[in-house]
Amino acid sequence: MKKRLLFLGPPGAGKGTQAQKLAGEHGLLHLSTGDLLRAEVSAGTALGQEAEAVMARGELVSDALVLAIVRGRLEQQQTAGGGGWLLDGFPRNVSQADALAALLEELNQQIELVVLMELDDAVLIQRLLGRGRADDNETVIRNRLQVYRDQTAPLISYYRAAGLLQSVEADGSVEAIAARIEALLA
Ligand code: B4P
Repeated sequence: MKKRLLFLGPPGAGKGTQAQKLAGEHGLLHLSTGDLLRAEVSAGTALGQEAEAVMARGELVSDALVLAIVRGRLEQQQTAGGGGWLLDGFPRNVSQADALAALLEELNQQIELVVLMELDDAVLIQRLLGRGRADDNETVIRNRLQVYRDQTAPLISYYRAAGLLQSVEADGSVEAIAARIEALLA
């Protein structure tokens, strides 16, 4: 089974929902940069204070900050004996993807699969409005979708060119989508 995975897709596609489920079932480290940043904001750390306003606008937090978080977690896992991981919401632009490639080379690890979760904008917006997180109002959601198109969507061709990308239709029940993703892991 593939056990070094990236989840890619627009905000609200359900990356976090599926990542949590899959990581729990297969004993993978679930690394959500969004969750880790929100934890820093709640704890009121210097890092959280830097991230808070950026996230509230729906923009991307600085690469250096996010990379430091990911590096720390992956190094920690390797020191503890290694294992599989699922990166959820990272990388989000080409420079983060290049930095991840360099980090994984250092750790002598490889991405085995990139899952692209695809969903129409109208459904994404409805889901996010229903979730109601601090950054889930319509103006900020539209900005996040634009940031996704401008900065994150180029990763689709980046990982397709590397032969790592598989797409799933992210509409339907949580269980139905999970089954589509499971089928790609064999
Ligand atoms: P994230 O925390 O990554 O959140 P997201 O992309 O908005 O949501 P996701 O796709 O995970 O959807 P979810 O499962 O929650 O990013 C938030 C912010 O953090 C970014 O805007 C940015 O500022 C910052 N950030 C994060 N990573 C960064 C990075 N690498 N670099 C820079 N900045 C970074 O699902 C959404 C909703 O849909 C939920 O309510 C869920 O219950 C519902 N849902 C899920 N599956 C469903 C289904 N099948 N049917 C119906 N509803 C469903």
